[in-house]
This record gives sequence, structure tokens and C-alpha cells, in this order.
Amino acid sequence: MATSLKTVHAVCPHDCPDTCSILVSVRDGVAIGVKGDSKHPFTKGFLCGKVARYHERTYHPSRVLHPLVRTGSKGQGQFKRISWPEAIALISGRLKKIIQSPDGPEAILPYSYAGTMGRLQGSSLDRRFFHLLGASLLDRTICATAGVAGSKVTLGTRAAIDPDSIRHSRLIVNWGSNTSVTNSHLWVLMHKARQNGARIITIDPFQSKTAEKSDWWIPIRPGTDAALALGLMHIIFRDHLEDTDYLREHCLGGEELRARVLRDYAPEQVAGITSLTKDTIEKLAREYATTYPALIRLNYGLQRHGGGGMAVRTITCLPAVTGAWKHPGGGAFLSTSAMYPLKNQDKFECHDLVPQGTRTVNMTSLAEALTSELPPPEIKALVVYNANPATVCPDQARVIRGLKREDLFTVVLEQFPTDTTDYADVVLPATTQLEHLDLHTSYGHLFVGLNEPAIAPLGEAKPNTEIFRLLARGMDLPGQFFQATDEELVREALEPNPESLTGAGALNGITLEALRENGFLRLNLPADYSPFSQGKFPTPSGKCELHSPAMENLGMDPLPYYHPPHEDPQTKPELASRFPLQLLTPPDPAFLNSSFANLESQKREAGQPTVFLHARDAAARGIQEGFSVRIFNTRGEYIAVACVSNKVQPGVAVAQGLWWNKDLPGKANCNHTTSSALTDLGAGATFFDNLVEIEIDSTI
Ligand SMILES: Nc1nc2c(c(=O)[nH]1)N[C@H]1C(S)=C(S)[C@@H](COP(=O)(O)OP(=O)(O)OC[C@H]3O[C@@H](n4cnc5c(=O)[nH]c(N)nc54)[C@H](O)[C@@H]3O)O[C@H]1N2
Ligand SMILES: Nc1nc2c(c(=O)[nH]1)N[C@H]1C(S)=C(S)[C@@H](COP(=O)(O)OP(=O)(O)OC[C@H]3O[C@@H](n4cnc5c(=O)[nH]c(N)nc54)[C@H](O)[C@@H]3O)O[C@H]1N2
Ligand code: SF4
Ligand SMILES: [Mo]
Repeated sequence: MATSLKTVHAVCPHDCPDTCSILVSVRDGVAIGVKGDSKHPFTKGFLCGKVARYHERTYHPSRVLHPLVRTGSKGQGQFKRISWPEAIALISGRLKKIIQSPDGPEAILPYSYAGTMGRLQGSSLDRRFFHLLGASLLDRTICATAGVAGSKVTLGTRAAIDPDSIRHSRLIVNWGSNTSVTNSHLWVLMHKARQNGARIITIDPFQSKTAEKSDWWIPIRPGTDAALALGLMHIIFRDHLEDTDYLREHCLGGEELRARVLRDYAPEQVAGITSLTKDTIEKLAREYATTYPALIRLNYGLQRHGGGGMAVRTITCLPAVTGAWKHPGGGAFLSTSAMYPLKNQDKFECHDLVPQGTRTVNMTSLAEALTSELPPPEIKALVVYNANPATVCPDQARVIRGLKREDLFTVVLEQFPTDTTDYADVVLPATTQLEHLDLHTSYGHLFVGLNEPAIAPLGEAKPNTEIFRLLARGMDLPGQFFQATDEELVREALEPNPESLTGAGALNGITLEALRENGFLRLNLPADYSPFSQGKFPTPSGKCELHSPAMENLGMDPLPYYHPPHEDPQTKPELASRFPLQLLTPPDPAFLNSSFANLESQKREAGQPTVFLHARDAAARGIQEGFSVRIFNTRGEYIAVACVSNKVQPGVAVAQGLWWNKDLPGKANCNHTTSSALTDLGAGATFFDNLVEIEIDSTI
């Protein structure tokens, strides 16, 4: 029999700024390999190690392939198979009961994040479904909202440039960004820029892989980045290194900012806050202000602290003060996601269906939401998809306590038996990226990509879109909102939005057909696109708002300032006397958040859960390299292996990776200790604002 061999265009769906273009080889309906598409100018044909084996993930024997209903107690992960009609009837029956009860529809909470970043499988019919039900809205804050809010105050949008223009940069600052690991294709461009003479600096309390490979590592104390940025501005104004033209023409409040930083943020004071030397701060300021083009890649690490929003607001003032925006390859880069003039997301999701006055629940506050600490109605049903909250949410012990509630009805749409499915009443099998259609934008480049299904769904798995169509029918919701096919949804999502930052023309020629042909297409934006080279900020004043009238109107400080961490040894000495170490828990290179952490190859690569400690802190606790240690605070505890290392300064500990709880001793990961407190702006998560103590694990 003749065999059929074909290549299918796909896109990596994971929550990663690179959004790689993929080619899937399919033989006789079976995916036999994936590789990067070498034609893609940004992702250039290489995939990270995780996704290079994506077909193994799809065919993994542990895939959830049938609807399941719980048979054991919550947390045990024991289920029996049921049919799709039975599953839909069961879920619809329970949800209808809740809606008809005095609790009403707001007792239903959807819980999703970026398990897939696709426009369809990520946020389309699911939103319409919950909007029509009148369910509680979810504020999706777990990752990026602090930075978005902070950047918006200063720039009116997310700091962005065409990442390709980085080849012109002569100074690159990775600020709270482990670029070589979490944004590896941008790192390739940074490295190229370095070969052309650029210097790379990394500001990070941890000597990450990126810091290791940089020309200069600046080990700032966690949560103090705004103070450093203000100190840099002090020196820039003091030494007259500012760009007076750019400040006068394109900025609001240059004079007030100058007065503030000259008065309050002298290098001696900033050195005390940041634990950096005065010399380091002076040298950094001079280098930053006198090298052109200078680019700041500011990312998420510095946002996950009590003052994370203000830190981003403050750092995004720097390129305006020095005029760095004027030069291709200069400025600041947070995210390109606001550059896409696709159909207004609220319209696509039919936000106008939301009943007036519907409450919003912050996803970072899941612990509170599930343990009745929010105003009524109590959450009685939780529908989880594209997320693994039992593993990734802060204040895990309380989240799990909530998930164990007998009166909570939990439905999880998943590809794998995660820590979260273990607490589900019903599990619905979801397709992987090889099995469904989707449309992708990126937050790290300027291309649109189409992901075509390469193979038929395995077992009884269904795309999220199809699952919500079935649920909508089960709930007797009006069919017109769910009748569009996935292909029609792609066309709808591609309708240009003339009110967008870049204008509808940026989507010219980007159609379903053209994407089918090419796999990906770049937005029609000029080469080396730099939105603020001529000012034109999308703020209310049209200027870069160093002084923010909007903040002033809210009764807040209109100028940037340093907001210390919630759990700060300097300002909370009593707390720090019991829990003296600032614990950072950034991603492990081998995993993608908690995705891939169940695959043997990735577990092998990651080794074991570790915690980096400075030799002085280790010695004070009798801890030696390789010791099993207990990391704890009042919220919880977990076990890891000590690495005694000068990759961290005294007072700081770093534990990488979101391991699955069920694979760990003690059945808990680092989020057992993290706090659900929110950031100052954007109500975001503060995972890295976390004081702990570490001691030798006496259980072994
Ligand atoms: N391999 C891999 N890639 C990923 C992910 C993954 O899990 N694995 N996750 C993806 C997702 S969802 C995201 S949001 C991004 C995150 O990627 P990044 O934006 O790079 O964020 P993190 O790796 O969380 O933190 C970056 C660095 O910030 C440092 N940091 C912590 N606190 C501070 C601070 O107060 N100040 C400063 N200056 N630095 C600080 C940390 O030590 C860390 O090295 O990566 C994406 N890419
Ligand atoms: N301590 C600590 N905690 C953190 C972080 C940290 O740095 N430190 N990082 C935080 C950040 S930045 C983020 S973004 C969050 C990420 O947290 P999550 O968004 O929960 O991301 P993942 O852990 O990757 O889980 C995504 C799940 O979605 C599933 N999935 C993927 N595609 C589909 C699909 O098409 N359909 C369905 N139904 N399911 C699908 C995957 O199998 C996976 O289990 O974690 C946060 N938690
Ligand atoms: S996770 Fe990131 S680097 Fe890896 S294939 Fe996906 S988009 Fe590319
Ligand atoms: Mo994230």
C-alpha cells in the first residue's frame, strides 16, 4: 500500500514570546516529527528542546483521551470513563442547578490562562459561553498585568519595538529577563548584536543563564528595580546626560521628574536599597546614557513583586529621558502584543453579553475565591481549561484546600492528568496543537501564524472550541454565538480593528488563504518599526507621561517612586527575623510553566528541584551542597536540594521550576510558600515577593 507523506504548517502554542513556526511531518495520518520552519525570519527554524519533541507529547501514553468522572475522593485522581453525552449532561445538570439556586450564575467561575495562546482555543467560544451564563468574570492577572499597567501609565501601551531592530543596538540591558532561556530567539539576535559590538548587561538577583553569558551581571536586591531606575535618572539629570529635545517635545513632566530624582534618589541612598555599590550605579548610568542605541529588554522577573507595576512604569521612563527611542534598536521592549490590529477582543468574545454588574474574580486570588474569603456568592463550580492552578497558583495550600471542598463542582478540560485534574469531578479530554486549528499572534515578534491540524484528534479528545459548543447546547444557550466553525472563527478574528495602535492597514493581505499558503506573515509595519521615535504616545496627552495626570486624578503619586516589596527585610524587620531569605522561583529551562514537567525527557533534563543559597546563608544553617532542605514560611513548605553557590547574594534564594506536586516529596512545590498578595498596579501576582526560612530537612 502506498504511504502518504505530508508537511503541515503549525505554530507553537505555548506561553512563550517566540511563537515559533513549526513544520509537522505526517505519514499515513501519524505525526512522525516536528521541526522549526527555517523560512520564518524570527524563529529561524529552531525550536527549543521541549517543543522539538512535541509529537512525543501528543502521543504520550498518559494523555487524557476520554471524558472521565471521579470515583475516588478529591485529590486521589481516580476516575472512570464516561461518554461525551453523559459528561455534557452531567455538567449541564450541575451548572443549571447552581444558576437556579440562590447563589445564581456568579457562583460559576471559569479559570483559564495561556496553556494555549491561540485565538480560538485560548479565548473565543469559551468566553461567549461564560458571558451568556452570567458567570463570574476572571481577571487574568497571573503573569503580565502589573507590567502592562505600569507601562500604560508612562507610554499609554506596552513598551515595544520591532525585535529585529536589535541588530542595531549597541547596549542591551536584560532587566529582570532571563532572555537566553525564556525568549531564546531574541537572545540569538542579542548575541548577533554583540558580535557587531554591542555590550550586554543583565540586572538580576540571580546569575541566570543569561546573566552568565552577559558582559556584566548586576545582582540587584529583589524588588528594588524602581529605586535603581530612579537612581540612574538622578545621575543622568545631575550630569546633564538627558535628551533635552526629546524631553521637551515628547514628554510630560520632565522638570518634575528631575526635581524628584535629584532630591530623593541619590546614588548613596539607592545603593542602600538595592544592595549595589555606588560605583555600579554610577557606571551603569553613564554607560546607559552615553551608548546609542540602547535597548532595555524588561521582562517579568521584576514585575512579580509588590511594587512591580511601579517598577515597570519607572523603567519605561528611562528611554524617554535619554531619547533612546529615537534610534532604531533603542528604547524599551516589553511585549509586541498590542501591535496586532486584529478584531477587537471584547467584540470577538461577545463581551456585551455580560450581564451588567457581573463581578470579577482575580485569578491570582484563587485561594481566597475557593475558601470563601471573597464576598458572596461562594464559588460552587470551577471550570478549568488551559491552566493548571493546583501547581501554578500562589498560596497553594489554600488553593488545594478549596479544590478539596465537597460542595465545589470542578470540571477540567485537559490533555494530561495534572495536579488540577486530580481534584476534578469531571475531566474532558482536550486536543493538542497537532489536532486542532488555530490562529496565533505573538508577544515577542510581529508575525501572524496559522496552525493547521496535522492529525485527527486522538481518542475522543476535542478542541476547546468544540467542547464549548457542546456545553452551550447542553445549557440551551442561543446557538447563533456558537455556530461558527473554527475556520470561520479564524476569518472573524482576522477582521481588522481600525482603532488599534498600528492601524488596520497592518493586516493588509493577511487572510486565512494567505496564511494557509505561507504558514505565517509579518504585519505590514515598516522595517525596524519603532513606534515612539517621533513621540506620538497613545497616552491621554499624546506624550510620554513622566508625570501622570491620570495617577494624580486617582489620588496617587503622579511621579515614579520606589515601592518596596510587601515582604521586605528592610521595611519588615520583624517578619524578616523569622523568614530572612527572599525566595525567587522563576521558570526552569526544561519546562514551560508546569507544562512538560510530566515528560520523562524534560524531568531528566531538569534534574531535581533545587534551591540556590549563598555560602554564608548555607553555613549559618549548617547546610551543605546536596543536602535535602525544607523551605518554609507561615503559608507552607516544600522540599528541595541545596546548591551552595555564588549565583545569589546573601539574603536571596532561588528555586527554579514549577514541578508537579504529585511528583515531589511532600506533594508540594514552591507555590506552597508563595503569597497571593497583589502588585501595586495591575493587581498582578507577586510570586517573587516571598520571605522564607530554609533548614535541613529532618524527615530523611
Ligand atoms: N523555558 C521556559 N521559557 C519560558 C517559560 C518557562 O516556564 N520556561 N515561561 C514563559 C512565561 S509564561 C513567561 S511569563 C516568561 C518569563 O520569563 P522572564 O520574563 O525571563 O521571567 P522570569 O524567568 O520569571 O524572571 C527573569 C529573571 O528575573 C529575575 N528576577 C526575579 N526577581 C527580580 C527582581 O526583583 N529584579 C530583577 N531585576 N530581576 C528579578 C529572576 O531571577 C529571573 O532570572 O517566560 C516564558 N518562557
Ligand atoms: N512560583 C511561580 N509560580 C508561577 C510562575 C513563576 O515564575 N513562579 N509563573 C507564573 C506565570 S508567568 C504563568 S504564565 C503561570 C502559567 O500557568 P498556566 O497558565 O496554568 O500554565 P501551565 O502550567 O503551562 O498549564 C497550562 C495547562 O494547559 C493545558 N493545555 C495546553 N493546551 C491546551 C488546550 O488546547 N486545551 C486545554 N483544555 N488545555 C490545554 C496544558 O496541558 C497545561 O496543563 O504560572 C505562574 N506561576
Ligand atoms: S516554547 Fe518558545 S522557544 Fe520553544 S518552540 Fe515554543 S515558541 Fe519556540
Ligand atoms: Mo507567564
